[in-house]
Amino acid sequence: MSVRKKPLVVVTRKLPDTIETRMRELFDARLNLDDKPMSPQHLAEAMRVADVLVPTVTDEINDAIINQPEVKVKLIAHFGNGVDNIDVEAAHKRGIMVTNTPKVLTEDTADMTMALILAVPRRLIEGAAVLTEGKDWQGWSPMWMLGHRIGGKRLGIIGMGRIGQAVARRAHAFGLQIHYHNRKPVAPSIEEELAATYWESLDQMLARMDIISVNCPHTPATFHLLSARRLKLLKKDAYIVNTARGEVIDEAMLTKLIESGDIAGAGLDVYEHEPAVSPKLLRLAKIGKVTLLPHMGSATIEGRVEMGEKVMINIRTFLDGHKPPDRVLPGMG
Ligand code: 8YV
Repeated sequence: MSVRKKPLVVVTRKLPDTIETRMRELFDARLNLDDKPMSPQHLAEAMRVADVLVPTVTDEINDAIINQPEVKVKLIAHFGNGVDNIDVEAAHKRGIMVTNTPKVLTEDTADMTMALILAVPRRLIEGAAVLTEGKDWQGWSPMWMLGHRIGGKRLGIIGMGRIGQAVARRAHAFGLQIHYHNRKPVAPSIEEELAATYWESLDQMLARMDIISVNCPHTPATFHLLSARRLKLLKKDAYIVNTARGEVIDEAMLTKLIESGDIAGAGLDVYEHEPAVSPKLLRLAKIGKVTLLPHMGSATIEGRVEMGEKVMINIRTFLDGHKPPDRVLPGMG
């Protein structure tokens, strides 16, 4: 009796052990135990030999890789929410389905956003460094290490999808006034719950906020949404927090405006040229003007396991001839 061959699934990065083990049970899973990012050549080869590719944000699945001759992959089951590293349109045209892992990283990302909203005005990292970097702490003093209160301030959320709303719920509980810009207003019941104010005009909202949080995906329409012109609309004492994608902000101009004192500071988890972080931003971090994190908004073990579960569900339903639950279509961004 012939044994049915398991489909070949290439996983580009190291995933939690429980996920990798289950993947080995279900599929002929080619894992990346060393976690060394795959080169474009290796990614291209994987597209030629695998039935399913499981990439992450660090893999660029571009038109050239998708449209090379003799592609075998039929499903790109992305381990991640944002799909700006994948040319979804090219994949769609080539008959390759793309899925992602929405919902399971919403709350973790919103927690980290809230942490950054607190960190910059309250000088969290600067304060911690006084003790850990051997600076000489002389004890408490009334006028020392003063930051700014966040309660009562206005928070402008750009992108009121799942993550934007989760940030709004937290910020509302911290006493911030919620404002937002989105393609369309959210349901009246949500606006009421959050006491949220909708701004159709991003320009008008930007000019009035104390803190801006970027929570929209990176798409061609949102590239440099916070352009040089728009960044100049911000109040001098405003802060920007970005846990979405670096490309949404003109990072060079943001850096310049913080250096010149035209924007008070920023909390960034993502960068325009990731993993490169500009030396100018690093200098601003040293003097407490910005808090910088290395893209760890969704980095919890619980979240990574749930992402892995979603990837496997998407693969299984696809292989069984059903529509996977987390299909990504061109323009969905
Ligand atoms: C993930 C993210 O860790 O899912 C996203 O969009 O930005 C991250 O939080 C990463 O994408 C995994 O591929």
